[in-house]
Amino acid sequence: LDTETRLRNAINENELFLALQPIFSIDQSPTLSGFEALLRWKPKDKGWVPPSEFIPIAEQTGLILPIGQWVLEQSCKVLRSWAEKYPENAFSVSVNLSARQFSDPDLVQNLFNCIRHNRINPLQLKLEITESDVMTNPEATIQKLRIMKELGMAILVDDFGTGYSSMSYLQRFPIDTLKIDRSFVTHLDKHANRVIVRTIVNLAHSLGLSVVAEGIETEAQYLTLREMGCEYAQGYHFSRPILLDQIDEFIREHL
Ligand code: G
Ligand code: G
Ligand code: MN
Ligand code: NA
Repeated sequence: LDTETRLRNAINENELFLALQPIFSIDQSPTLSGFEALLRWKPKDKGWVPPSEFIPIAEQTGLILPIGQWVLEQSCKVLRSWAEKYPENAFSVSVNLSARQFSDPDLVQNLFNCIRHNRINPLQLKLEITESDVMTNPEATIQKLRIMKELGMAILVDDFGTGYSSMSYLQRFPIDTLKIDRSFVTHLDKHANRVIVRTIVNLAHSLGLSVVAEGIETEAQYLTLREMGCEYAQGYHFSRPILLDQIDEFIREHL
């Protein structure tokens, strides 16, 4: 069978898994704030298939719609279980939305249904969009983002700094947070990248947005970003993505 057919069957065959990568608040000493939901695929007869291989196929074939719905449902289920297990901790889960999902006319209704059905606090469900994905139709994007915000969800701009779009959307789009792209963090030892990151952080704060730095792999990167005023940190230095069946162990160690 080709990849598309096998991916089409992956949901029913229970071959999809949710991994959660921790995100820490670093204003003071790091405290667990939430997680990014990252999809994983393990076909029965093979090893793990990297997302870089199957996400593009899912996007091209439209399979990202049912798969994305599966990610959303899993994420809301997790949030429901945490509301019972950790009532004092409002951990968040950020879900990635690709262009295809964002332009799906059913998206808002699906989000609403999932939140209501699982009785979760919408503040704990966050949505990651990329600038290039949603810039083709800014007016439609603004309208959709407004509804999502009215439902109570936070919007993050993923891979910030890598797109080619105009920055004017920063004041026109109702967004909450910028995620500084990993490429800037990886090469933070370079003066130019430090200038860029400092500028992004200042820009975000001037607009009332918060900042997540992703791809932090070293203590030095973490300390530099904290000193620059970045509020949230994500990366292997803190934790790799964790499969759902091990997440409670991680949370209990970080309460
Ligand atoms: O860690 P990782 O290799 O999982 O992610 C690779 C890429 O796949 C990233 O760009 C990430 O945004 C994307 N990705 C991971 N999970 C999902 C998902 O559930 N939905 C979408 N649309 N993209 C995802
Ligand atoms: O495009 P997006 O930001 O959603 O992609 C997240 C991707 O980054 C995932 O594939 C995740 O596994 C990966 N990732 C998360 N932290 C690190 C890190 O510290 N180093 C590297 N190299 N990749 C990371
Ligand atoms: Mn992301
Ligand atoms: Na990113």
